[in-house]
Amino acid sequence: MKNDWWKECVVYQIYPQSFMDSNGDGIGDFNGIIQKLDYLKDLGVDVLWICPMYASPLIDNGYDISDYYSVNPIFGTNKDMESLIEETNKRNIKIILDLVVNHCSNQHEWFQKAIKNPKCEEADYFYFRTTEDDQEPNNWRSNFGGSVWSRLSDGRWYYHTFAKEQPDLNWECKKLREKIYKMINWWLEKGIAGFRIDAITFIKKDLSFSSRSMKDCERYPVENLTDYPGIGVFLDEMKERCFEKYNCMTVAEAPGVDNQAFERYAGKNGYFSMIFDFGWENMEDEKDKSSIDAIERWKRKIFKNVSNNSKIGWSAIFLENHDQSRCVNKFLEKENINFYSASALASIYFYLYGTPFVYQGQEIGMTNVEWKDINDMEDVRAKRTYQEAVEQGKDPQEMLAYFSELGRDNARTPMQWTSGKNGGFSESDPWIKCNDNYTVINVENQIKDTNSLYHYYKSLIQYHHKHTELLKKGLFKPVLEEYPGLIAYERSYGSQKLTVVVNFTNSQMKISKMTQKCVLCNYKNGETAQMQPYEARIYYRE
Ligand code: TEU
Ligand code: CA
Repeated sequence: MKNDWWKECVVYQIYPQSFMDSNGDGIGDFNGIIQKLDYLKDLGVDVLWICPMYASPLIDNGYDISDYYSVNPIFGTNKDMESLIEETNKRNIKIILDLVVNHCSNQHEWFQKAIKNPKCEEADYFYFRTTEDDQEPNNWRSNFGGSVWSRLSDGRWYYHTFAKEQPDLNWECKKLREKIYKMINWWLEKGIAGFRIDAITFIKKDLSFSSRSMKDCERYPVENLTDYPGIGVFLDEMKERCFEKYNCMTVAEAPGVDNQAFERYAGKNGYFSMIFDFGWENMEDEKDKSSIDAIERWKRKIFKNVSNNSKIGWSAIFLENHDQSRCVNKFLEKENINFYSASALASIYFYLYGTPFVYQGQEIGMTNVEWKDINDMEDVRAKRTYQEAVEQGKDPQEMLAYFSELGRDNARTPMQWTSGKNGGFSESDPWIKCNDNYTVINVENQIKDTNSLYHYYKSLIQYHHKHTELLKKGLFKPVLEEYPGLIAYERSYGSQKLTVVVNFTNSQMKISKMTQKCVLCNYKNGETAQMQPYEARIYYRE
């Protein structure tokens, strides 16, 4: 196997709760994934990233792990998981798992022991502090609202970057690190091909835990304290002790890693094979996303990041994941969402530079939900932040509107397979409600329709596989920059050239004639000088 095999892959992200339910309990499961492996094979993806499927009380949908060695029974047994690995490998598809080691669940036996006995070994696996004045040890705010400190009944405070049910692990403790490495290698021995590594830039703390000054907010956001000096010691060690030995693919969720730090993380000798490029994930600050100005700002952000990162490392490029709203809603006004604009978006990111990730349902253009009630949402972040804000006097309707647009549950509704009951996801009521539009947007319809988004994604993936060398090594260069609203770039390698030209506006646009051959277009005729609204063309020359 090649050293950098992941550079030739297209990854598909599965959120197991919402992918496919095989036994009618309303929750997706391993056998459900197995049932759909042929679908995924046909789509053409090479690697599946499966979001946490470990034992968990599911406060944060599995990102709160209570036992790293067993799977959550809602998904099936450890044996089912093994069949999943086997069936996937049979089809020449690889699996990467989520590695969540910044924190665990408060139900994990380590934390349970640490609560009971402040002197036990496990007490050193977490950050406990006591204070003289009964006040929180500092003013830091957790990612999910409230303080990063919660209190035990014996008066000790413990630290959590996320929910209070997710105590942070103390990476300073060597014994703990050894336990983590052992667990990682255990999974690698089982035949998985690597990991997506959760929130990893939070593992090194400022051990002074001193309060920080802040402007408008009540507490200092801990999300500003990522990539803290000294983190490299832990990350290098983990790489050496685990990842390197297996030549596995590692993709880190690394919030806070800017263009400067990118090389340390995802450069040639970086801690990981790649990190997610969060540099242009959203247009959330834009009032009018379809305005030329907004499009140009987004384009500059993409090009700036890719121009920088492609020279020094490897990225994971994506439009969606389980923490974000659907890409059609993130980048388009509602009235502009259609096949053309969705395929235009896909064309923009797919060949930029790095390994493309497709999130479940993205390939059929699944959309955000119109949430009418905060109680319909399941996400701990939405629920707690909402509550905190309302208690502080914010308008509940405004908060609901915020989460309706940007909430994580938008991506977590059941996969839409058919126009039948519950979108063909489950016989029973799903754990989170379906998006009503499954009657129109679903896999079954799109497989039948050869002009659908599904088929467009399939073609993008095929071209990716056809031009691996070019996409791995080819230079990146923005082109046709004189056309506002046009997003265009080329990748060149030797005499080969692949050019992506996308009119990302909802009006026609005249461009200069291209001399290369158009190999893929979301309209019928990709050769004229006149480009249609949201027309996307991929050109190729040998
Ligand atoms: O997300 C981490 C996360 O929420 C932050 O990186 C966030 O993007 C940043 O702080 C900006 O606010 C991961 C998982 O993807 C998510 O589903 C989990 O809830 C979270 O970790 C905790 O495990
Ligand atoms: Ca099930």
